[in-house]
Amino acid sequence: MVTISALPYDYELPASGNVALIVIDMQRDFMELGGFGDILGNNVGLLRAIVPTLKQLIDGFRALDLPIFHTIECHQPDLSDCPPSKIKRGKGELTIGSEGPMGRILVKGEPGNGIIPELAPLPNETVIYKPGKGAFYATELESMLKAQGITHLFITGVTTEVCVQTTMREANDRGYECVMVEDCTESYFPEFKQSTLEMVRAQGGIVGWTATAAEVLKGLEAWKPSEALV
Ligand code: TIU
Repeated sequence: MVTISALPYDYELPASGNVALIVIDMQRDFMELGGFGDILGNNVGLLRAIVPTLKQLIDGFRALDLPIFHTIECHQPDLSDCPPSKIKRGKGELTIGSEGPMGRILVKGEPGNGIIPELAPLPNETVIYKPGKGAFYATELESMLKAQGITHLFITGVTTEVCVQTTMREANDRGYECVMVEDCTESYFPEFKQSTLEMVRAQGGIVGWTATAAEVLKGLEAWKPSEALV
């Protein structure tokens, strides 16, 4: 059995089943000035810190030929998939669908909706377009994971306490064994990131585990050749 050094205790890689990397919403809307994160009043520069480590983790999954799912939070141009409550929230001058410097805010296909170039998905990787904070709500993610026999998830991206945590909770309720990768997730609020990491692994791992990217890669490199399904 191969384990990953994690909190609150070692995480066991599956003897049968498969793993996937989930990269949540590494899109310009949250990372750059003029996007959704910025119009909500956040310091978007804070999120850049994880980009090099997340790139290493993505490259590690690619080298091991393991599946990667990228998500993008977005809405259809007519906003038919966006609840009025979400449009109203924030009370700012600009909102979802408004014209910003990177195109219409949080609208599918606009320049600001693209994943940052450093982490751009490869053609063989899946992109999930999601209207909610969680990646399972109103998407094909669960059926895709089931089709590939995926049981264990490594969850990364932004922001920790919003879309990353929501996705991990959704996944946990569906029976997935989840690790939040500590140095591959970031928040506009450092204290919220810390609290989120603590709350998911409290109570014996009530929502799952946390581990660093280096520990995840070390475990996966030992696991893949000997135990993974092909
Ligand atoms: N505002 C904020 O922190 N996050 C979001 O609105 N979406 C995601 O976390 N992706």
